Amino acid sequence: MIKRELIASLANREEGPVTVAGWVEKVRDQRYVQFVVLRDESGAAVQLVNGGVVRELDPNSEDPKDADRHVRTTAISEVATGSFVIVSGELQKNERVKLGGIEVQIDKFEVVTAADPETPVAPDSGIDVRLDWRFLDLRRPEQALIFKIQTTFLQALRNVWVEKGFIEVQTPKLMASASESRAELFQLEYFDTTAYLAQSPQFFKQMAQAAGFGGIFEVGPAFRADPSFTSRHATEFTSVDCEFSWIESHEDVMQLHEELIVAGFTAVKEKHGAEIEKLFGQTLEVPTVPFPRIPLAEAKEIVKERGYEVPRNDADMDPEGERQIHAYVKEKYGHDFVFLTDYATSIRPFYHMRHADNASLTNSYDLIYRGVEISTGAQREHRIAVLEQQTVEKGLDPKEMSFYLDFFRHGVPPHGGFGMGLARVLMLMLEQSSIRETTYLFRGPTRLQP
Ligand code: AMO
Repeated sequence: MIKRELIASLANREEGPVTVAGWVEKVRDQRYVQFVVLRDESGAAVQLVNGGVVRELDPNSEDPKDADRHVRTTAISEVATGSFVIVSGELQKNERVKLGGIEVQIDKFEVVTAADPETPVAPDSGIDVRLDWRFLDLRRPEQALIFKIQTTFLQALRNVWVEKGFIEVQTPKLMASASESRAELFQLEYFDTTAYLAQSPQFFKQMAQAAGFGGIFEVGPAFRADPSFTSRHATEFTSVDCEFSWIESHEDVMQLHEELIVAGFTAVKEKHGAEIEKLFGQTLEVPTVPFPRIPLAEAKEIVKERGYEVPRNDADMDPEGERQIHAYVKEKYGHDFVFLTDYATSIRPFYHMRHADNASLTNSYDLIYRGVEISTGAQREHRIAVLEQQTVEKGLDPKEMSFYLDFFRHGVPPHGGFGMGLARVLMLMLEQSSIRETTYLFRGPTRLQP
């Protein structure tokens, strides 16, 4: 590895020789002195100073330092913003320097790779230009912070799962049939047949229950041929999934779900709380448990009393309904999360278990965070006769589903789980306007590059 120090670590360091490396953010080239702002992946920036600038080398100068200074001065004069450089020099404290009260007096300035003089994107460019130049957009510290937060969040979830003995799986994304419904299904040529891209790991995470794994989790891609351009839909997104056995109802799934959310938020607050405050101007709150739970039918009534009627009676909450129920929960419980429970059978997939005493309702929930759905979870139907019946009722062909139905013919424990959209969680946590900001490389109906 090239020996250098991370810029964020310089604040706590003594004065003395130092080597730093990163990209040039700004150059101020004055007559007798040059200033460079250098930033690296630690997110911090430092001011570099080249004093005693020699613009033209005096051919009679006998001081070898003059030649060095001339080379340095020329390199700095010519360096374009965005170039990656390695710089050695003396770290000095200087209270007048706004950038952390330190600066580096440059001895050696080496341009490793020069950037083009024109930068095609600025922080205030529109989202599409920023996505076209995503690698440059991601150099902004707040953009990189999003993915540091994502790493911490997922690590915390993983710790909870691993602690509980859950197994991590990677389910295939190439499928012979639809994995949710035939809606929003990507189809592709697969040698002499047709394959479909997995809309979720649903069937294969349930398979792990029949395999006797107990509990599993997966963080992986899911694909939906959704032609919409909303702030919360992508055609490819990262789905955080888990599934586990021996549950009594969807209540057990909700309990694990809220435990995971709390662990994730706690870890993010501990590690990044100060940076979130600085770069996003907000204080991250770790939610309290239990999260409020409201049956969907009741939630619709509450929303109606607030003056908004969710369009159709048998329908899911619409986005405005979700915003309204969040406003209610925030006012009443001071909470940003709410589980809407017991969705109607008519709007839930065939694999959801129905209430023992009311077949028109399912043992299911959606988790709403700040007025947006981030997850769906449920207890699954594990009794083959009932499952077959529900398959037919929903208009599916049991023959096409036979690989899945077979999981339930050889013994399977009661089980349930959830799927959660990772970019949605981050969007809402950091109050971003769209999942385009919180997805590393967004995929939508008109975006396949970069
Ligand atoms: P569902 O279809 O509700 O449930 O998806 C689960 C979660 O995935 C996210 N999501 C999306 N994110 C971005 N773009 C999309 N087009 C998109 N579609 C869904 C949402 C959503 O809440 N198998 C079930 C889950 C389960 O029961 O375990 C499922 O896929 O955050």
